[in-house]
Amino acid sequence: MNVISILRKSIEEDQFKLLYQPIYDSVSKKASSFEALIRIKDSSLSPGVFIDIAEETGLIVPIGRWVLQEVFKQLQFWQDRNFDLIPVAINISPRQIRDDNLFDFIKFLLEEYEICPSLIELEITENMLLEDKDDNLKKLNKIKSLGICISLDDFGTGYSSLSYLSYMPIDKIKLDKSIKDKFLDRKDTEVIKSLISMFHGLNLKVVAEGVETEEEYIQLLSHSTDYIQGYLFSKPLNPEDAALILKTNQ
Ligand code: G
Ligand code: G
Ligand code: MN
Ligand code: NA
Repeated sequence: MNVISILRKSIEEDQFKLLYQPIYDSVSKKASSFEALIRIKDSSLSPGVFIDIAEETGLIVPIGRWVLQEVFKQLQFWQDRNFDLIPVAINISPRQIRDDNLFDFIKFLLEEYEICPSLIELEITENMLLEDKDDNLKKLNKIKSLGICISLDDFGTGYSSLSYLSYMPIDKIKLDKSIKDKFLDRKDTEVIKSLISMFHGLNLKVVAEGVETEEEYIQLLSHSTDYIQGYLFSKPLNPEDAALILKTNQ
């Protein structure tokens, strides 16, 4: 079967699931949020492959709606059991932002599942500026006005100028792991250090992604990185293991 057929089948037969990777406060080392990451049940087909195809074919719209609803269901499940909740970040692709119904759907989910907007974060990429920029920014601002935080994902992989940093309604920057791999060796740490200090000057929190070693963590901490995500602290977890993080997080 080709990827498109697998995606169609997975939508029809409800074969997606979400993993939750904790993102840690770099100083207290407490989990401060999760990132929801999609998988296909019993399949090795990775989102790195199928998300792009879903985006190209428009299948990302129904898949993205499933992801959003699943996160709200999960938060409600934990909320009903009185767990100490932390926000869940959801990846949103440009095609989903262009979808006219996204705002209404998120508003509906907030009310239906009785979830506080501060428990939802959206991760977007600068690719959303490539087409319909002004319209997309309007839609993003409207969603943000609900009280939802926005992170800019994959920083360092794109090509645009940095001018967007002054007008995009973002609260957080996620440094792609390629940035860390390029600059976090002995001589070149000045680049990361200056980047982080620039982001702080713009009132943005900084997350370092793909942190795999203690040395990387120590350097990122010394450059005042606010949050750490990566295999060093935790891989993406199934909901039951994510719940254990909530229980031991106090
Ligand atoms: O989950 P990794 O675990 O393999 O994710 C690979 C890529 O797929 C990343 O770029 C990630 O942002 C993207 N991705 C993972 N889950 C989702 C999702 O639910 N929606 C969208 N749009 N992208 C996702
Ligand atoms: O594009 P985005 O930043 O949303 O994708 C996050 C991706 O990074 C997911 O595929 C996730 O599984 C992966 N990931 C999370 N932690 C690590 C890590 O420490 N090392 C590597 N190589 N990948 C990671
Ligand atoms: Mn992401
Ligand atoms: Na990223």
